[in-house]
Amino acid sequence: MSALSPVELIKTASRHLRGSIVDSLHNPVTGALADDDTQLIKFHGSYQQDDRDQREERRLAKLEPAYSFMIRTRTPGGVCTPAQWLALDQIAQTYGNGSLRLTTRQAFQFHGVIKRELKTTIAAINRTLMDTIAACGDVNRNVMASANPIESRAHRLAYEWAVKLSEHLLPKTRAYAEIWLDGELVAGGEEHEPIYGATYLPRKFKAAIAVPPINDVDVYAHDLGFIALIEDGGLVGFNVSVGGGLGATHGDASTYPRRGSVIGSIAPAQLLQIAEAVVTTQRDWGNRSNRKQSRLKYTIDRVGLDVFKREVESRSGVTLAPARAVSFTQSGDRFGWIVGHDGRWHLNLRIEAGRIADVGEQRWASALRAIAAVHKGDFRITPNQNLIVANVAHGDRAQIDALLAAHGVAAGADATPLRQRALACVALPTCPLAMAEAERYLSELLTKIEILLGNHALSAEPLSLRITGCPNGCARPYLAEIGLIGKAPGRYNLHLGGDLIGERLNALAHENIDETQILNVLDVLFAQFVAERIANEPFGDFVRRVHKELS
Ligand code: SRM
Ligand code: SF4
Repeated sequence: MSALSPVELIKTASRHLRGSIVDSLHNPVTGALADDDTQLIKFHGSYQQDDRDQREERRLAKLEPAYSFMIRTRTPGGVCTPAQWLALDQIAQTYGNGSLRLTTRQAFQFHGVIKRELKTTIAAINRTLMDTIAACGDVNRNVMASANPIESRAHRLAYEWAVKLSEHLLPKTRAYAEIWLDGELVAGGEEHEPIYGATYLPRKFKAAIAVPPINDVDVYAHDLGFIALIEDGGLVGFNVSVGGGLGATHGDASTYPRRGSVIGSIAPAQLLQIAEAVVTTQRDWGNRSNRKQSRLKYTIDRVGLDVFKREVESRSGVTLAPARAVSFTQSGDRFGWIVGHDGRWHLNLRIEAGRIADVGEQRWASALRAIAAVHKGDFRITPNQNLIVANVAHGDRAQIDALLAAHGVAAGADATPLRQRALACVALPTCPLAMAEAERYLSELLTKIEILLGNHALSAEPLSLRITGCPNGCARPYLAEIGLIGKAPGRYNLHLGGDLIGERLNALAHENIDETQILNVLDVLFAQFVAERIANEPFGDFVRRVHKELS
């Protein structure tokens, strides 16, 4: 047997995720944690980072990096109340860099919290009745659920299951309460983790619940995906997908994005049993030596899907029924006001790259603060980094519209379809793994591509573009029609041929190219698309048909 990876040794010695985090927090000499604690803090919902824009200057000045912490919430289905919004906004102003970041997994992120204020900040988040436990780390992460407001009955059910699943798979350690909330100390830190055991999972684990026909959660990108089976508006079961995952490493063919495999269907009441069996099988069978091979997708490809399925059936005591036919029609959000089955209204707002901040005339942070102060429904973060002001009475709509206009922002229904669907990961300056810009470059890049589209009379064409600063895939670029994956400053791998419904992975078309080359490639393809497309063929399908090498 190969030796355990260093992270496994840290988990083993951590006494259920305690490590020496408390000592690290009290060490006044540095803004960083002890090395081992930087791994453990992830399970508590935080990452140690440093400002990469300042890195070189500080190195030359012989200063330690400008350390700070990113904190991520656990918000199943992305739902929060106006009171929570106001409190989180206040926390971002007081302890973070002033902005809130909506993530591709329906969570909030705070950036720029210094070590001295980490405990106060996490405690303040908990006072809003939200927490950060298991938002990161080798455990089940924030559970996603379709945010589609049209199917509001089905959304409600998906959301309720997301909450139950999130709670069921939550670590039971008291370390979180002890460290951040002054909870009672557990003698020796010895506790029972019935699902995870003392060393938790071999790697991160992600789950989502989709409600057809909208695949907004990109259900096949998850280790575990549940696809709701709806009949006459009621939930009759779920198709189960396993082994999705997108992360890869440049130049390492043993790592790859993988689309989830559907292994059958279950009744609603069997969801937790199946989820627990998938998690414990991965716990026991996952690779704990090489973290590049430890996600569930590699476990499944190593043992075979049938063997994996049989093990899940045996552990859960559930025999999976054959998968049912489901059909997805879109993966993005619809912007503007939409009415639900119960006559309540939902306003889907496009938030570019999920960043809630006041920038020049566009004052999103102030607009949403003002809306939260009067809103009587709830907010929902969508899986596409956007926000829904949900459950609004017909008569309250005008006030919300007026508040948006007063702060120089709009729902985004008028933006080009390209811009409406575009996603970018955080990347620089906070992400330590970024090789190129993503969030900070998105708007400029879209403007240039919009000019090209205009030249080819394609401005109204629904197109999906997703950009990340590295191949880890945080904005799920491998599922886009146009995926840009950072390789080096200003240079990207261009992937083409995904679809608009999150069912097909794209393929590498051009490696390590700069902006001029990217625009040239797209310009040629757009011209060819106009000349050769069949009927209403989507761009990704066209590229795939004409460029067989991408199939
Ligand atoms: Fe991610 C690591 C940001 C969704 C795959 N991701 C990171 C870190 C924490 C960098 C690090 O390890 O130090 C990034 C923090 C940047 C920052 O400064 O905030 C980061 N990931 C994000 C977010 C914020 C992107 C965004 O712009 O919204 C998303 C937070 C989601 C959340 O709320 O939990 C985010 N990350 C994803 C997704 C998409 C998804 O889950 O739907 C993926 C691809 C799906 C998957 O997991 O396969 C993803 N992130 C990764 C990976 C590659 C994992 C792998 O299997 O190889 C890493 C690196 C790692 O784990 O080693 C990573
Ligand atoms: Fe960082 Fe890479 Fe994820 Fe972007 S894709 S946030 S650069 S880890």
